[in-house]
Amino acid sequence: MVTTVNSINTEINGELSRSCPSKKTKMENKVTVVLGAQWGDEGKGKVVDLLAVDSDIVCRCQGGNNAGHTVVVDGKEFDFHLLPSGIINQKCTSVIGNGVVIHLPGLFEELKKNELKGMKGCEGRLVISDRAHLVFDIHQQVDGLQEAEKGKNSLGTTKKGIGPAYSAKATRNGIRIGDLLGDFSLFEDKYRTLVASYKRMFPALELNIDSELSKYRAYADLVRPMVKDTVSYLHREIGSGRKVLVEGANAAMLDIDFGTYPYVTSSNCSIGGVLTGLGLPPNVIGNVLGVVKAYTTRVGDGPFPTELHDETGQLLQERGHEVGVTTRRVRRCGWLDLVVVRYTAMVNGYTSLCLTKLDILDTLKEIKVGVAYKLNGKKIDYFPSSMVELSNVEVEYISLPGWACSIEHVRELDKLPAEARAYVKAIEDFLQVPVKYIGVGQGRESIISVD
Ligand code: 2SA
Ligand code: GDP
Ligand code: MG
Repeated sequence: MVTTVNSINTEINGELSRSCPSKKTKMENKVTVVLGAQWGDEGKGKVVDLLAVDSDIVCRCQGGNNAGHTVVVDGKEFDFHLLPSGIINQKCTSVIGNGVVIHLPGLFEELKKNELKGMKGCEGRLVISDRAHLVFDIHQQVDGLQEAEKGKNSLGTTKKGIGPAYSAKATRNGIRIGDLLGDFSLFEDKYRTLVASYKRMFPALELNIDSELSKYRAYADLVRPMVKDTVSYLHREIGSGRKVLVEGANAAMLDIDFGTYPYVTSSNCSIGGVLTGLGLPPNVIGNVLGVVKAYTTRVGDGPFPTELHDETGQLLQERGHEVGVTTRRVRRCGWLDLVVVRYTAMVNGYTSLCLTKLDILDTLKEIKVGVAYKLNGKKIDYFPSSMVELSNVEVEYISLPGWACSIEHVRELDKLPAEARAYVKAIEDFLQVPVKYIGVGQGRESIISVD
């Protein structure tokens, strides 16, 4: 057979259409993305659990076990840190993508804990990227030491080693899952080099390298059956029509580029992190669901313009059980800040919203919502990148009447009190994004789907 340029092109195109979802599916099969629209803990876990029912694959794309996602099923509480919350759904495959940083002891502990709670067969339904970076105990120690060094300027990290692991990735000292599964002597060399570089920075670090290495030999065997090239895996699965859901960890205001830097985490928690953290092109993304808590919380340090230091803040904290899922730290609370959500809507392009924890506002007579920032008496039309500016903004509020009754039992929009509907409508009107779900309680069933 004579090979011509045309026949090569035909062959290449044929191969492409077999491996490339955007070609094969003619963009019919879109990926759904769930992202936090504030400073995290909006209730993403619960929404992911809800949407997982119509999904085949649920993916984590960034972050590590700093995240804490809660799902309540039949009164039983599950908390996920590295595992996608969709793992609770027996028919879903869970993917931990290349953008995630993985602490293997934490991962196996989480699997064991959930198994004891009755979640069976998780390991068989878990796929892990060979490109994901490892978080070692030494990263966690360094995280703590760096926070201590910063003193009063500390960030309030979770001390899970997230910053040091992503730093190592960026300086190309990082070690990936694939390294662990390859020639162990090469892994050992890399590990010793990593430890040596940290010891030069922090001579007081204490670590038994040989014992760590022998633990990692065992982890290599445990994790091997779950590891794949998740990029081609996902493309193949999307290409064959499987429904993929992506669960963002942390939230846009903690994004390393767009958040309140340096009071942020070390990954892109906005839409960009979905693409780079899974190897997906933008044209496969369909719905982007922004999860917005009906008020605002933040855990860790950094400016928070609508923060309440009074009894209303305390009421939100107590009624909302606002305590960190990973560190048990009390979360700071304040009014809903729509300046924040409008900014993250711009970055993430939400196609719809899920408004969570509306029930927590049940007892309030008056509810305030931040709608503009002023600096030196003048309204500003951008979100400040400077933390000095953000700390000095004056928030302009609108005030809405509360509904002063319980909405926990409500399952239809038109059964909500008029004041609660007006609150939802004010949010939609301001953001020009429809609210598709409204959370009215902790349980899986406590949600209103808006048609
Ligand atoms: P890190 O540990 O380097 O990512 O911390 C940097 C900042 O990011 C914040 N951060 C979080 N904020 C909200 N929720 C998170 N997950 C846990 C939860 C937090 C917890 O679900 O409650 O238990 O404390 C999370 N993870 C990181 C962190 O507070 C720093 O401000
Ligand atoms: P995530 O990090 O965004 O997944 O959220 P977290 O799990 O850290 O925190 C959200 C908390 O709010 C959890 O305890 C959830 O069970 C709870 N929650 C989620 N949605 C609702 C809701 O609509 N009402 C109430 N009362 N609690 C909710
Ligand atoms: Mg959380």
